[in-house]
Parts: sequence; structure tokens; C-alpha cells
Amino acid sequence: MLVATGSLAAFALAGCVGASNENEDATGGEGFETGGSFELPTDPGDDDFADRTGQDVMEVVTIQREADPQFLFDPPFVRVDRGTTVRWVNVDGAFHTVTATASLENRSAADEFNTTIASEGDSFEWDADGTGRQDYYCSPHVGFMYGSVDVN
Ligand SMILES: [Cu+2]
Repeated sequence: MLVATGSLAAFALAGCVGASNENEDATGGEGFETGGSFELPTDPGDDDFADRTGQDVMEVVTIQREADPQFLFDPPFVRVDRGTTVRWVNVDGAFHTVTATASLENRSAADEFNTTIASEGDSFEWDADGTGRQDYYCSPHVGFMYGSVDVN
């Protein structure tokens, strides 16, 4: 079993687990353990991005954990093709937002999008029309719940 103990190491391991089923599962999940504390990087490298290229629609789900971070976007960092529709889905029932930011290190609302996915089943779709990275975060959980879409 995967035991998440480190910070970046745990994140990398979780990513590997997800890799085995990403072809059949367009709905995001990287297979994060609910236990084991770690911290998401605010400067993710290429290897931190889950490859979701070749999909018309891909989903990022919200998950609640028993350890830090308490809430996550899953997968937090995702690479898609230009033209992909990214759909954030609230599956844990907690109040979240999907808020664009110009920087993961200094998270503050930017113009691109800022919406609430307030309860279970709520979703938000964004068409990745441009290229480059679009960083975002959740306002109520700004300290640890964030992610990035890298559009190729
Ligand atoms: Cu949140």
C-alpha cells in the first residue's frame, strides 16, 4: 500500500497511482490517499502535471482528506490540449470556489474565472481556449487548495 509520509515524495507517488487508470478514467482522480500529510508545490514542475491531453472534456474533482491538505482539487495539476473543456465537479459536498489567479504563490482573484461550486454535484466548465498555464485556487481553502491547468 502507498503510505504518504513525505511532502513532494507523497505527491509524486500519488500521481503514479493515478497513471495506471488515466486512460479509462477521464474524471480526473489521481488516487490520493485520504490520510498522510503533504503539501502541494506552488511551483509545480513538468512531472507534477497529470497528462490529460487527447480528451475533449476532462474533470477535476474536489476531495476531502483526513490529513493536510484537508481539501484538494484532484488532479491538482493537469495538462490538456487547447480546446479541451475543463469541468470542476464538487463531489465532497463542501463549499468551494474555482478562482483564477495570476500566481500560485500569491493567490488572489484574477479576471479569467471566479465561481462557486457550493454543494455536491455543482460543476463549473471552462474552455481552455488559450495556451499556457492557468492557475487557480479555492477561496475558502486558499491556504492549501489550488491547482493549475497547463494548456498546450
Ligand atoms: Cu475549497
